[in-house]
Amino acid sequence: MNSNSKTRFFNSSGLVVLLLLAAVNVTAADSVPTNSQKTAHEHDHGTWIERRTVATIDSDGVQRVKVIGGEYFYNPNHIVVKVNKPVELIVKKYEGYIPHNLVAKAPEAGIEFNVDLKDAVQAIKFTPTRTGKFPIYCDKGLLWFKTHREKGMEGLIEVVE
Ligand SMILES: [Cu+2]
Repeated sequence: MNSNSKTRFFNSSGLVVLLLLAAVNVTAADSVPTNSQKTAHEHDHGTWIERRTVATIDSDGVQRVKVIGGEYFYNPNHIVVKVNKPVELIVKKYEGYIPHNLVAKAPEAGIEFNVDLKDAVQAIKFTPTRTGKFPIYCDKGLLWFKTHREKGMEGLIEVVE
Protein backbone atom coordinates (compact mmCIF):
# COMPACT_ATOMS: atom_id res chain seq x y z
CA MET A 1 0.00 0.00 0.00
CA ASN A 2 1.63 3.27 -1.03
CA SER A 3 1.00 6.48 0.86
CA ASN A 4 -1.64 7.68 -1.61
CA SER A 5 -3.84 4.65 -1.24
CA LYS A 6 -3.38 4.81 2.53
CA THR A 7 -4.67 8.37 2.51
CA ARG A 8 -7.64 7.31 0.40
CA PHE A 9 -8.35 4.43 2.75
CA PHE A 10 -8.40 6.69 5.79
CA ASN A 11 -10.49 9.29 4.02
CA SER A 12 -13.11 6.79 2.98
CA SER A 13 -13.22 5.06 6.37
CA GLY A 14 -13.71 8.49 7.94
CA LEU A 15 -16.63 9.10 5.60
CA VAL A 16 -18.20 5.77 6.55
CA VAL A 17 -17.97 6.72 10.23
CA LEU A 18 -19.61 10.08 9.49
CA LEU A 19 -22.41 8.47 7.50
CA LEU A 20 -23.00 6.00 10.33
CA LEU A 21 -23.15 8.89 12.80
CA ALA A 22 -25.60 10.68 10.51
CA ALA A 23 -27.74 7.55 10.28
CA VAL A 24 -27.79 7.23 14.07
CA ASN A 25 -28.82 10.88 14.38
CA VAL A 26 -31.67 10.45 11.92
CA THR A 27 -32.88 7.34 13.71
CA ALA A 28 -32.77 9.10 17.07
CA ALA A 29 -34.69 12.06 15.64
CA ASP A 30 -37.43 9.75 14.36
CA SER A 31 -37.86 7.71 17.50
CA VAL A 32 -37.12 10.18 20.32
CA PRO A 33 -38.22 13.64 19.12
CA THR A 34 -38.09 15.24 22.56
CA ASN A 35 -34.49 14.33 23.27
CA SER A 36 -33.19 15.18 19.82
CA GLN A 37 -34.90 18.56 19.92
CA LYS A 38 -33.26 19.30 23.21
CA THR A 39 -29.87 18.32 21.82
CA ALA A 40 -30.36 20.54 18.78
CA HIS A 41 -31.19 23.50 20.99
CA GLU A 42 -28.14 22.99 23.17
CA HIS A 43 -25.95 23.53 20.12
CA ASP A 44 -28.05 26.32 18.68
CA HIS A 45 -26.90 29.89 18.19
CA GLY A 46 -29.36 31.00 20.83
CA THR A 47 -27.31 29.23 23.48
CA TRP A 48 -23.84 30.15 22.22
CA ILE A 49 -21.85 30.93 25.35
CA GLU A 50 -19.01 33.41 25.17
CA ARG A 51 -15.70 32.11 26.48
CA ARG A 52 -13.43 35.15 26.44
CA THR A 53 -9.73 35.21 27.09
CA VAL A 54 -7.17 37.98 26.99
CA ALA A 55 -3.80 36.84 25.65
CA THR A 56 -0.77 37.36 27.84
CA ILE A 57 2.58 38.17 26.27
CA ASP A 58 5.28 35.56 26.92
CA SER A 59 8.87 36.57 27.71
CA ASP A 60 9.77 36.07 24.02
CA GLY A 61 7.17 38.68 23.01
CA VAL A 62 4.67 36.16 21.61
CA GLN A 63 1.01 36.13 22.64
CA ARG A 64 0.13 32.45 23.06
CA VAL A 65 -3.42 31.20 23.51
CA LYS A 66 -4.52 27.57 23.78
CA VAL A 67 -7.70 26.79 21.86
CA ILE A 68 -9.67 23.53 21.85
CA GLY A 69 -12.33 22.80 19.22
CA GLY A 70 -14.99 20.05 19.16
CA GLU A 71 -18.72 19.35 18.82
CA TYR A 72 -19.63 22.18 18.46
CA PHE A 73 -17.56 24.78 20.23
CA TYR A 74 -14.25 26.52 20.59
CA ASN A 75 -12.81 27.23 23.99
CA PRO A 76 -12.03 30.06 24.20
CA ASN A 77 -14.16 31.57 21.42
CA HIS A 78 -13.40 35.25 22.03
CA ILE A 79 -9.67 35.89 21.95
CA VAL A 80 -8.34 39.35 22.72
CA VAL A 81 -4.84 40.12 21.40
CA LYS A 82 -2.69 43.22 20.96
CA VAL A 83 -2.07 44.72 17.54
CA ASN A 84 1.35 44.38 15.86
CA LYS A 85 2.56 41.71 18.27
CA PRO A 86 2.97 38.09 17.12
CA VAL A 87 0.26 35.63 18.08
CA GLU A 88 0.39 31.86 18.33
CA LEU A 89 -2.88 29.99 18.68
CA ILE A 90 -1.99 26.60 20.11
CA VAL A 91 -4.85 24.54 18.71
CA LYS A 92 -6.01 21.03 19.45
CA LYS A 93 -9.03 18.92 18.62
CA TYR A 94 -11.36 17.72 21.32
CA GLU A 95 -12.06 13.96 21.30
CA GLY A 96 -14.22 12.50 18.54
CA TYR A 97 -14.14 11.40 14.89
CA ILE A 98 -15.85 14.38 13.29
CA PRO A 99 -13.32 16.58 11.45
CA HIS A 100 -13.03 20.23 12.45
CA ASN A 101 -10.89 23.15 11.39
CA LEU A 102 -10.24 26.74 12.34
CA VAL A 103 -10.62 29.35 9.63
CA ALA A 104 -10.04 33.11 9.51
CA LYS A 105 -10.30 35.24 6.37
CA ALA A 106 -9.14 38.70 7.32
CA PRO A 107 -5.95 39.17 5.26
CA GLU A 108 -6.46 42.97 5.53
CA ALA A 109 -5.66 42.55 9.25
CA GLY A 110 -2.95 39.91 8.81
CA ILE A 111 -5.32 37.23 10.13
CA GLU A 112 -5.73 34.49 7.55
CA PHE A 113 -5.50 30.74 8.12
CA ASN A 114 -7.30 27.47 7.50
CA VAL A 115 -6.02 24.67 9.73
CA ASP A 116 -7.48 21.19 10.27
CA LEU A 117 -7.59 20.47 13.99
CA LYS A 118 -5.76 17.33 15.10
CA ASP A 119 -5.27 15.34 18.29
CA ALA A 120 -1.73 16.72 18.38
CA VAL A 121 -1.23 20.39 19.15
CA GLN A 122 -0.40 22.76 16.30
CA ALA A 123 0.60 26.41 16.35
CA ILE A 124 -1.18 28.92 14.11
CA LYS A 125 1.11 31.94 13.82
CA PHE A 126 0.17 35.41 12.66
CA THR A 127 0.66 39.05 13.58
CA PRO A 128 -2.49 41.20 13.59
CA THR A 129 -1.88 44.49 11.82
CA ARG A 130 -5.05 46.40 12.63
CA THR A 131 -7.55 46.65 15.45
CA GLY A 132 -11.07 45.29 15.18
CA LYS A 133 -13.11 42.14 15.56
CA PHE A 134 -12.49 39.34 13.09
CA PRO A 135 -14.51 36.10 12.87
CA ILE A 136 -13.04 32.62 13.29
CA TYR A 137 -15.05 29.50 12.53
CA CYS A 138 -15.17 25.88 11.41
CA ASP A 139 -16.29 25.54 7.79
CA LYS A 140 -17.04 21.82 7.97
CA GLY A 141 -20.50 20.40 7.50
CA LEU A 142 -22.19 17.24 6.33
CA LEU A 143 -24.61 17.15 3.40
CA TRP A 144 -27.81 19.05 4.12
CA PHE A 145 -27.22 19.32 7.88
CA LYS A 146 -26.40 22.63 9.54
CA THR A 147 -22.78 23.68 9.20
CA HIS A 148 -20.56 23.42 12.24
CA ARG A 149 -20.43 27.21 12.26
CA GLU A 150 -24.21 27.35 12.52
CA LYS A 151 -24.05 24.79 15.34
CA GLY A 152 -21.77 27.01 17.39
CA MET A 153 -18.23 26.54 16.09
CA GLU A 154 -17.49 30.20 15.68
CA GLY A 155 -15.91 33.00 17.59
CA LEU A 156 -13.79 36.08 17.12
CA ILE A 157 -10.34 37.47 17.44
CA GLU A 158 -10.51 40.96 18.91
CA VAL A 159 -7.43 43.03 18.19
CA VAL A 160 -6.82 45.95 20.53
CA GLU A 161 -4.19 48.70 20.93
CU1 LIG B 1 -16.29 21.61 13.00
